[in-house]
Amino acid sequence: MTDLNDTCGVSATASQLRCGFAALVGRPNVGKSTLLNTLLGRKVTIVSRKPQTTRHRILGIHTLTGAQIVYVDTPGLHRQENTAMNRCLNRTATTVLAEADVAVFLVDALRWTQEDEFVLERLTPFANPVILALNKIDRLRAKQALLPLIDRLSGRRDFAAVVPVSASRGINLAALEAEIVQQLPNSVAYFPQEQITDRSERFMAAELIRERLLKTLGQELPYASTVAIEAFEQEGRLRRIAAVIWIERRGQKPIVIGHKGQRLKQIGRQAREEMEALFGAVVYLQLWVKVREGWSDDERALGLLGYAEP
Ligand SMILES: Nc1nc2c(ncn2[C@@H]2O[C@H](COP(=O)(O)OP(=O)(O)OP(=O)(O)O)[C@@H](O)[C@H]2O)c(=O)[nH]1
Ligand SMILES: [Mg+2]
Repeated sequence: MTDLNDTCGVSATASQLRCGFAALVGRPNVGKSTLLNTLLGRKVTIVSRKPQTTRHRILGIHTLTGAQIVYVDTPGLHRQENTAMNRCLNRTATTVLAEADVAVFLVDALRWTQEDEFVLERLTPFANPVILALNKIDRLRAKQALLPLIDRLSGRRDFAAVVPVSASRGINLAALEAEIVQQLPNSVAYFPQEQITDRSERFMAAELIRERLLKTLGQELPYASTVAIEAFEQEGRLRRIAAVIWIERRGQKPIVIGHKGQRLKQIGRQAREEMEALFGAVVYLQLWVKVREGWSDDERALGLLGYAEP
């Protein structure tokens, strides 16, 4: 029996500890990333009202007494696969299942769609337990309103548990975690106790800019836009960051830049403030907008722009 105090700071022995990967899966916009941030009490993944906000596999590590849950946030599974990026997002989400000990299938308690059907089908070959989490119950008038959906879905798969939650309000999340822990194998901890995510500040810097773009431009934001970090220098509490917002058409530039550059300035300022709060650092951020035609349907360009998944 190994004492984990030596390596990970988790005070339990291997035989007592439950540890494993919990994949958060569901269609876009059901609240997977919101759930992860609330569970961890820290922002490790970006959130927005627009579908397909998450584009990468992001780990969020929650070390509890006697357990370590390694959550995996995934891009929302969607039926439309018309560009290389769409296919890449679905592939990323599906690949995560291959290494998951348990899947949390997140749905919007108020809205079951064809895309949820699609996710349920994708879960068919997944042999490990699936927990059904009905999210956004804060918007329900009465709890009984959940019963028809629970009834219908219970007939579709033998879920290990069905847990109504509100990710944004933090309702019933302890119950959800207790169900997840029950499904994890006995194992030594995979990560040191203090580690919260596998993603670097550099990655988060790009994501925070993308989140600002989503929030500032809303429906106006070209779907095929992304952010790449060109330079990331760290000197003590100082970060010098240079980033490029990539879009696909010259005509989209004015949307992002705005009148006399005001929009881009606002996006840069707000993203910088968020980085400073998250990194506990002083940040100098330089931001450009560049055009690369057809990047979202070009496998090679996707790789260069950070979409080559592990
Ligand atoms: N009312 C309510 N809104 C929620 C809840 N959880 C998430 N939301 C909102 O739902 C929207 C989508 O949340 P995300 O966490 O980005 O959803 P996602 O499933 O990660 O979406 P993708 O990354 O696009 O797959 C945001 O506007 C959230 O604020 C909840 O419990 N209640
Ligand atoms: Mg997300």
